[in-house]
Amino acid sequence: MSEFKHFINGEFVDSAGGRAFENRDPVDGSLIGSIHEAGEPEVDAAVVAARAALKGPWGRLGQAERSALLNRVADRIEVRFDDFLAAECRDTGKPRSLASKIDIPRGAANFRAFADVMTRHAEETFRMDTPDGRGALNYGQRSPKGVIAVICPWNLPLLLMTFKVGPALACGNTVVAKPSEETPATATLLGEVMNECGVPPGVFNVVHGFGPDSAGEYLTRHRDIDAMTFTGETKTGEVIMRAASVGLRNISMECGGKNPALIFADCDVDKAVEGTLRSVFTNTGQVCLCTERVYVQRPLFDEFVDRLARGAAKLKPGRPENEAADFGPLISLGHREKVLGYYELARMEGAEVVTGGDIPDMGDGLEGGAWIEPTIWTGLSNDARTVREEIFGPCCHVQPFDEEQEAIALANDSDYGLAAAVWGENSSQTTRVAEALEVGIAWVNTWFLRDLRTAFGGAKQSGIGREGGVHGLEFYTELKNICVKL
Ligand code: NAD
Ligand code: 6OD
Repeated sequence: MSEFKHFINGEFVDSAGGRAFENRDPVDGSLIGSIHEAGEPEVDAAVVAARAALKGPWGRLGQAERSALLNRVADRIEVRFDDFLAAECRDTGKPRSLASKIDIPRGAANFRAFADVMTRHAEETFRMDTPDGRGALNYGQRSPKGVIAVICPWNLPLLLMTFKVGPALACGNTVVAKPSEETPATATLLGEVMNECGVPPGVFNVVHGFGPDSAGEYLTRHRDIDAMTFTGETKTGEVIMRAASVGLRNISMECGGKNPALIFADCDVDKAVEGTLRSVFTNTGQVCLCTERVYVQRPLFDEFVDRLARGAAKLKPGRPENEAADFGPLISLGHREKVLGYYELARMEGAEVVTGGDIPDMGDGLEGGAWIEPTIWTGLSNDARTVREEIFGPCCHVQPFDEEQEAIALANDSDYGLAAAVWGENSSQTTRVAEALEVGIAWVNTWFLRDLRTAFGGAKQSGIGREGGVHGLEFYTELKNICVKL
């Protein structure tokens, strides 16, 4: 049994009174750990430590030194790759084959990428005319925002936390991070790594707990937090925005999605099927970028649905360490209830269940886990709740279209606007379509291909702001214009 403590001012500390909650393995439901739950005193201690660290040795580091330190953190994550991999797979149940290719490498890459952005970044300057003919020079100066609250979900715990902690620290801020109550382990390891690399105490802090009436709420309500960056459900984002409005604190929000894939009849069908299988079922559908709406041009519709269903049937559920397994459980039995609710709703709305729709018969001691079948539906219209609401499970609805404009209209008919994938061989058409989609990220003939210099974020109810590359600087720094009269 593991015990997860808060990481405050460089030390692992208990909750006052030892208040803790259970951590269960999604693979079989067994008890794997106990997580200390932060109350207001622990959250306050973490914020106080983070505030003090701004004025300590961390605050005096130059950009090159800070970036070098973050590169050491990246190196250390790579040295402890197996520890991070084991921790992430234990918390989430995801296949090692997935976490070893995506979650853990990105944990290191996020620190490197933002360290690099900050050493290369040049601020704009403007030389202006003045009546005396001598002119003036304007230049921008960026300073850290201060203490940043980083609030994370459970689906890609290390990847998503480091995607925020990397730029926050690269810009010279300090951080109080709250991992999801479901996934405390890699955030805890990150605390160890910060100490091993000599990151000064208080620069990175972790508090564990839930959202309402717990660590999340206490952190976002804390008046000494300067800005909050959040990844999670849109509804939670709304609550956090209300907390941030007190004191007019800045926010960055990466929220839910109901992402479309648009498959044109002239696509390379093998690649489009393979890509759509990945975009629907990766991480058991628990990636915010996952496709839950698939629109296929009519001449290809039947073949595509058939091949997608055959691909889904080949997915191999199994324990993370099973090398043949490429499909894990959902994060928890609670989340499975939610997803099964949608499986039931789809039937009630009149969907045809092409494959899946139920709980699989796992055996092998896995009966207590949050296993669920990969599921494909057809037959609904864009008005159905199944096609409108984010499910966050291994499922999609496939619907035919005839014309390009119709496909664009269907894809854009959503409250969300995070990501989309377009598959087709006519590059003028795919580019035109990608440009017409109301999303933050559009992929053409690929999915989840990430260049960390690019902007990341969502349109509509999928988020507020952009992070990634230089785009996060708007959020993580305060920009001052200095005008020097010459
Ligand atoms: P969630 O919103 O339930 O929880 C996210 C985090 O917020 C957790 O740490 C939780 O404890 C905390 N939280 C909950 N209520 C809070 C409150 N009142 N105050 C402060 N903190 C609170 O999301 P989840 O279920 O962990 O993750 C799944 C969701 O995240 C999906 O909607 C998914 O689309 C979204 N997501 C979005 C992105 C993106 O980049 N756009 C990435 C990953 C996940
Ligand atoms: O790739 C990223 O940087 C990123 N933030 C991915 C988000 C995935 C959502 O689950």
